[in-house]
Amino acid sequence: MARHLVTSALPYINGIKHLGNMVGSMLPADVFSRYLRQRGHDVLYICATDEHGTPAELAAKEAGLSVAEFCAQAHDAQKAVYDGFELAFDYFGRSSSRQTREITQHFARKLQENGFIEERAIRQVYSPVDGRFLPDRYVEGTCPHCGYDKARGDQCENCTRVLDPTDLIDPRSAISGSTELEVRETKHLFLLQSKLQHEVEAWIDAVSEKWPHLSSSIARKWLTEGLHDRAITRDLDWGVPVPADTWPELAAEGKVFYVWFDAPIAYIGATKEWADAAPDGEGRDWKSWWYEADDVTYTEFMAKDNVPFHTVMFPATELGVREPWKKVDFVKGFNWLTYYGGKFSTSQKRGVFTDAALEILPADYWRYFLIANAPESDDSSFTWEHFTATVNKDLADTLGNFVNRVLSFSRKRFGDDVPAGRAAGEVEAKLGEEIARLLAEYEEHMEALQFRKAAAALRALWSAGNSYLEEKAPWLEIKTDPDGAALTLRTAMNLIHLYAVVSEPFIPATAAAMRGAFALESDTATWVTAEQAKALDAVPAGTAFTVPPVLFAKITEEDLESYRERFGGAPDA
Ligand code: B3M
Ligand code: ZN
Repeated sequence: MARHLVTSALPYINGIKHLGNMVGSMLPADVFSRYLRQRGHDVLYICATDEHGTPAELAAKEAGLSVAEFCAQAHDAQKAVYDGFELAFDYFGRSSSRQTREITQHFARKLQENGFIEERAIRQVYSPVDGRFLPDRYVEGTCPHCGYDKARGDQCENCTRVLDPTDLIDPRSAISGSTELEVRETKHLFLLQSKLQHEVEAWIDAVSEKWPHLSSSIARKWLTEGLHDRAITRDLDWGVPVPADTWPELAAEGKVFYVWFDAPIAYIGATKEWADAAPDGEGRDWKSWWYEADDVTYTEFMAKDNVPFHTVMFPATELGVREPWKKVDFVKGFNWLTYYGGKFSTSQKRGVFTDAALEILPADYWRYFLIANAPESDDSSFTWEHFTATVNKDLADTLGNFVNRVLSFSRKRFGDDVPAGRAAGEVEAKLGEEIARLLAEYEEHMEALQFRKAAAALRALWSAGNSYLEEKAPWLEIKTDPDGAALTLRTAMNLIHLYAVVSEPFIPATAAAMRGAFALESDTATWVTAEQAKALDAVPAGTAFTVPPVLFAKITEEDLESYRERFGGAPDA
């Protein structure tokens, strides 16, 4: 039994995420974890809210709450949505936890001991009106590159260039709006990444061969540009404090670590939260997953803008600590999901947010659509038209209708138990071969982290059942050959059971409903072997069954219209 550690990029605390965030991190990580668990692996899927940094402070201010209170509420709100999406985290923690704080401080002390941290005096924007330094997003102004007048101190949203607050033209405080800003000197800790460049390069050479192309190409690009020393502290109230035992002066000034320094460490911290939250008697060993964990395979999921931090900067930190912390084995990066080709935008209320998505349809509709259209090799576009067509064709017709048709027809003709009929013949043997082949394809794509292809193989499995049913046409067979019709229906019911097992990573609720249709004695199968796929006899004749309610309702023209109305459709031409 192999051990698999899975993490998805930590959703930032400042608001409910949209579908693009979901498909680029948590959802594929959940599908993958579920798949691995079903295959019998020991899996630990860890995620958390990313709670530090200026956006959290600004969002709290806007909500009129203390940052701590804001984060506590926002964490629970996000967690509720993820429960709704049936994300089966082993633990969903918080980067503001004591555990993350302790490990972050430990990492920093070690980096200092090993000569990878240096104190430097730098010039920072200071606001006398606000009585404080204004790091990152606390300063707004005009982008020196593109002239956008609402550029933030850390990055220009318009041209995406990374900025320093002192770069901005006509800077103003994001807190008070004050333009009487000064530049003052202050001390900060710098991580000497330039000293780690060669080690990071060697590490990437060794591990990235098997990474999906998107991740390795981004990592290479960053390495080519060179690793620069970076300030890893900020003048903020909210964050992991610089430890006083090592840096008394900076600690006294109230410096905290920069959010991107502690955020990846929160993967480890949240694992410790998981262990600390264990029920009595259930010992959980967090450290064996992270420390000297050579038997663990670690896979990370994230959108492409997060790839540099995970492939270059966090590994540099881990290497500099000079302790055997687990480093990532596979990095699965995603491109953007767009909304009609444009950006999902919180401020302009364009696009679909995860809480609103669940208000209109159950999670399985979204889970399947998003993974089947995951932005893997390129950006992909969400449109209501495409969503409707996919739901109606794949979920309602190909899967849902198959299940309902088979079970209702059998009940009508043969009663409440799976009929026996004749022994399987040539058509069934051919079908079994086809199913085993498609299942192998599905497994191969899943293991290669190719989610669209895995979804296509799953869809092909569903289609194979439809083709079989069309070929055998039990509604005609019944007239001349009832034994043949019974065989067809029994075989089709076995397909339904197989679909229940193998569709679970994508559509867990529907899978449970399909499985629950059969009153099998001990239905403990977590996966289907090639032999079982060929035999299609897991559900024997005589098994009682029920007909579940319609699995997927079709989306009507009126529904479609109301979604466009509510969420905005194609941008005005
Ligand atoms: N919170 C993602 C973002 O907000 C960021 C990920 C951290 S993963 C350690 O863009
Ligand atoms: Zn710009």
